[in-house]
Amino acid sequence: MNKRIWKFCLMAIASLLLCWGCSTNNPPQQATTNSPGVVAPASGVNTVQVTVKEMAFQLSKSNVPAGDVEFVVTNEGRLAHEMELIKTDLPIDKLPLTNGDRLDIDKAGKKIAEIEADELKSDTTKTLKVNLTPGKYLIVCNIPGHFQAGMRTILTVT
Ligand SMILES: [Cu+2]
Repeated sequence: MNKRIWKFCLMAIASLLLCWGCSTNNPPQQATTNSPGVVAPASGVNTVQVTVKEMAFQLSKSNVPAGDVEFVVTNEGRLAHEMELIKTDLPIDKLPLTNGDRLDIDKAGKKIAEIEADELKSDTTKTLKVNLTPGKYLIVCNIPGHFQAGMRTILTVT
């Protein structure tokens, strides 16, 4: 009987310790993801963290106010990728393609800036600063096939 109670107590203590482990581990991670957003307004520049993977772009935010925007672009993929920034009025599923398996940038809208693939190899971070007016901006990788594979997203500037 005593042994059973001991076992129960030990298990209860163990699960309590596990819970404490969870709750003490989580807050620092949230703090690091929040900190760029906290720092940005003071300097007047809005920072958008862009994570590049096979085959996607992940933005830390999908809306920014007009003005100076700083893209901090990290390629977490294994391949080199590029990032084209294009102002467009077209919906993402109506974008024109070329015969060469790429987005037809000239027909899609107006190219604003780019980071080329040789500057954005695997495990590289590159910063791009631009001044953006209100509108819809397409972020794509235009290496043949990558746009169709999912490397496209929209940033809205208001
Ligand atoms: Cu790519």
